[in-house]
Amino acid sequence: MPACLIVSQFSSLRQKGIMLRVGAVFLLFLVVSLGASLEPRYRSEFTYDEQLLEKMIRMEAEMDKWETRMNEQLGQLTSLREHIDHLMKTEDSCLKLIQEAFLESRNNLTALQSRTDGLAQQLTEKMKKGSVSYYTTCKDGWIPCKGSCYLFSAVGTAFTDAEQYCRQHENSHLVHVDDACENEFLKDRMRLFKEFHWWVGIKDEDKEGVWKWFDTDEVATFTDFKPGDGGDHNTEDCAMFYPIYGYQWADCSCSSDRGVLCEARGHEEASVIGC
Ligand SMILES: [Ca+2]
Ligand SMILES: [Ca+2]
Ligand SMILES: [Ca+2]
Repeated sequence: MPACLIVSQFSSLRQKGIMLRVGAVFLLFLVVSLGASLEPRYRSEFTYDEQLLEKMIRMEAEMDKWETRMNEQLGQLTSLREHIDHLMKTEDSCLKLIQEAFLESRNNLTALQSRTDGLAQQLTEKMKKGSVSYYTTCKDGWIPCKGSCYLFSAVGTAFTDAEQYCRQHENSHLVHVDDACENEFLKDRMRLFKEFHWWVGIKDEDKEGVWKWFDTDEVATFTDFKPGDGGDHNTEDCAMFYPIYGYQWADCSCSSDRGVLCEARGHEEASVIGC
């Protein structure tokens, strides 16, 4: 190869190398320029994505918390429902027991009513045949007679104090003589004691000669005044059993000291002879 040709080729290669270097520098410049102009946008998008991701993570955590809380509430509701079901079953059982007890009581009551009706019928029949007797029971110290109990206290005291004494004993009252039978019974009892004057629970302080029972304030339909007493004696508004007149009654001053004779309602029972 001639020397001029070799020099020509060498020169051509050198030009190509220079061209390549210039192209590379231009390309680098272009890349750098483009990179410089795009970098803030990429950074902004990256920051935005990062914030969004953090937000989503926080929301997911919140949702996890809510889900946990919802599950707890659901569990409590389920327990409550089971408890209510249990209570309803228990209440049903209780109601059933009460209903059974009520029915049993009603049946017992019906049976008792039938038995009572039967006994009442028997008693009525026995009474018609005269085979029933009644007796009265009283507390110790009291004397029974036909539904009443009597207490004799031979300590002389005024009428008002005597009535107070009776009220303090079995909530009784000074004797209320209903009829001649009761009157004779009391007189017979008085004759067993030493002679004494006993109060009768009767007064005529509102109107002379109109005697009213002190316990009921009713006008007396039965009295047993001795001749000359029980009339218009305005200083004698109370009455007593008077021993020298066979325990007939006499009016006297209410402030006199007389024995206390109390009457209380007794416990009366029937006895059917032959049963
Ligand atoms: Ca009486
Ligand atoms: Ca009088
Ligand atoms: Ca008198």
